[in-house]
Amino acid sequence: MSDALAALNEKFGIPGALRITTGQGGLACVEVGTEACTGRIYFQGAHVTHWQPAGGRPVIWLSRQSWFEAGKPIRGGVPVCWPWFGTGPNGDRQPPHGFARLMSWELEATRRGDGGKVALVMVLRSNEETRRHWPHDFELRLRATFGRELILKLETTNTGRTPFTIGEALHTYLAVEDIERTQVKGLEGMNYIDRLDANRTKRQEGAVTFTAETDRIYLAEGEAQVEEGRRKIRVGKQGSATTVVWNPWIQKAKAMPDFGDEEWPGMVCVETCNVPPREVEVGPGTVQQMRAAVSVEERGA
Ligand code: TA6
Repeated sequence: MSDALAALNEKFGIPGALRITTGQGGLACVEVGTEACTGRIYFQGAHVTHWQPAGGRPVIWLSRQSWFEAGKPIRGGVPVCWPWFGTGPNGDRQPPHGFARLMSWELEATRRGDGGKVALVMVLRSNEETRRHWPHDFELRLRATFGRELILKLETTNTGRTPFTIGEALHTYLAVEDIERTQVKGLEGMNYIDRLDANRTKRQEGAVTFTAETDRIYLAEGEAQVEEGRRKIRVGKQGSATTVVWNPWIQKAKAMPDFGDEEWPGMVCVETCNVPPREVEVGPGTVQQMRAAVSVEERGA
């Protein structure tokens, strides 16, 4: 183990629950393993790539073809999209989904909770590199709690003297057996922007089902549920005014080099976010928080 990893484990390691190690591609990550769950989060992008409650199946999906290279986005897990979503409200922002997921964050704190919970905080502070992308001073924290639930809080602090506006997403990739047998509930009656139909606004009739590429921004503030067979994955949220639902389907999956051609049936994104038209203004010296809570029920278990 390198001296740097040894020092991080000395400071933040929790014997029998949390260790800092090197993961895929040699990238540094934090591994969690307790009686409640296993989990993994990379320093790059504070990117959760794994969460599996004890006795259950993995809940977070990760592409077998994902890149694990510094500065390249990991495909799957929970990308932190910040300080813009996609290419921004005017389609002119690069890199797509912002720079936070491409940068190396710092581990700030770790703590063992009750019932096998482990909490940790990663932070990204504005610096010369971030200012080349975006001329504002900030601290961005991801507060993650791994347990029988996965709780992620994305916390933006404006440390500058002027307000700024952010688009943000916990772009959660969830594992399913077969997208064609999967429904997303909780969005019935909500208006959504269909990103595949000239951004027309439509109304959701009944549960969301999948028969083709699906890429929708729901103007929704409540919980969504992913139901397939006996399993129900709840994605609860606070401080989020939009929910994105996405599956790339066949052609888009083939077009992505970091996404296996045959992987599209096995995932669905249900993203906890504040994206256009509901970006968020953060005043100087203030904190804005968005929270996602992922939990699983196996009916008849
Ligand atoms: O959240 C859905 C989406 O915006 C899709 O349009 C697709 O671009 C997806 O995100 C993946 O984006 P990425 O930059 O990670 O390839």
